[in-house]
Amino acid sequence: MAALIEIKVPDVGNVADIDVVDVLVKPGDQIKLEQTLAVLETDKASMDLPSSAAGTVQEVFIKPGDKVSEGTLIATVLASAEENSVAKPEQPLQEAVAPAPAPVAPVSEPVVIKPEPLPETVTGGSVSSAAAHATPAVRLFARELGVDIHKITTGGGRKGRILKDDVKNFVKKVMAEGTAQSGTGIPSMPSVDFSQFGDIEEQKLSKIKRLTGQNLSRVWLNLPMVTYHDEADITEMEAFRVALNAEKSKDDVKITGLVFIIKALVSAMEQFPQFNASLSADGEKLILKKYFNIGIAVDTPNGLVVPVLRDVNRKGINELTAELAEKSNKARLGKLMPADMQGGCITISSLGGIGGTAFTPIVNAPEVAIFGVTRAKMQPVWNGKEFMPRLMLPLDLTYDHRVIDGVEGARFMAAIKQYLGDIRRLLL
Ligand code: CAO
Repeated sequence: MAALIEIKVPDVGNVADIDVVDVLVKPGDQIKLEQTLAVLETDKASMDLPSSAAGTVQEVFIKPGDKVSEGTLIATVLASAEENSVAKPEQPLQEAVAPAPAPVAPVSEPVVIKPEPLPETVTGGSVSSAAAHATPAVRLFARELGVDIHKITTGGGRKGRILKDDVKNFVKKVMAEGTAQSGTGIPSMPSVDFSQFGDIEEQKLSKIKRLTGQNLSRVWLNLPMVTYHDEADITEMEAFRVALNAEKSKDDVKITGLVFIIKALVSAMEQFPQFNASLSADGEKLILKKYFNIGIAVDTPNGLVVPVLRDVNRKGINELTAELAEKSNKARLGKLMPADMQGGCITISSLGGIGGTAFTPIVNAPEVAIFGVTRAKMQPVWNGKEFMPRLMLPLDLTYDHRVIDGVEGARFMAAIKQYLGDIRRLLL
């Protein structure tokens, strides 16, 4: 004898309006006891609804997208006594009572998320719209985040259904890839296993190096930079510097050419205010500064740092010499405070103590220019009548071309050359 058994949603722990994600049976299907009839989903979990009877499905009362609660009728199953031990054949059809259904997983049970497949943009593969299998709630959630749900190829739910967590994981993955790339969409560098070519050793970069690297990359990508090279005749300046140092006692800090360069630079900035400026973040305004602070790139065991000498226009050679020595020592000992490195207007990068003929320093944005110096050397210079031995100092000026025109750059450099060529002009 057969009995018609009603299959209802069992106790799901005080959760109502549960989404029906999938219905896996249709009228006429032969089903076994415990076979999954439908898949339900709450915000927190996905669960299979098992059949509490074996037999032939007569009618199905739900469809994907419906909402169900405890007691909602799912389907009727015509169950024979032979195939269904739990059904009572002696019961009349209309009085058939569904046995206690097998419990479904509690909604609080954590859902195991399968590893996220690579999105289409990464795999290069195309994903059919049929692959996007998700509830309206999840689709809405994806839309709110601007996620094309079709790019999530497989979900963590049953039969690859896409859950909210899959959408969140997809967003996290895309964000992580975004940070691996630059904001301009420039692809990141490939990772190479160098050990295949020979022995290697890995050294962690210092924090300063890592931060400097990030900042330099940002500047490199954001600023159209031009570097202009020239040389200044510092023969007389050098003679004066040597004379001043000769007057100093053994323990005094010696004056280096850099202090004169700092003074010359500031005098040129007074003459060309657009060099003592920063572009506003929206690129609409030039912010002109009325103070004259110079950053000095200092080489330290941990990397490059830039202490700032303040109000250089109000300080003399001796005061600046002492301050430069103090700040560069502090820098080398790693004792600079953040305030020591803030508020610079233009940075000087001097490699003169080491060598070089020219280089292209990168602007320390939001400053608009950086001044590079390499090693001075004696050169034969034609004075109109004869070649004279002159001490020539190579200079490099990199500027942000959005703010500084080429001609302005050349004039600025010419002014600095003039100050260095005749330091009496610094008094004017
Ligand atoms: N030409 C010839 N000689 C120079 C010179 C130049 N342009 N600049 C410095 N010298 C000489 C100095 O007179 C000094 O000579 P003595 O030993 O005979 O006195 C010697 O080189 C060493 O000078 P210094 O480097 O100690 O002092 P400085 O004032 O010129 O520079 C500082 C100070 C802190 C800028 C420097 O030590 C430093 O760290 N430079 C590296 C900056 C850097 O890393 N730049 C790269 C940044 S990436 O863009």
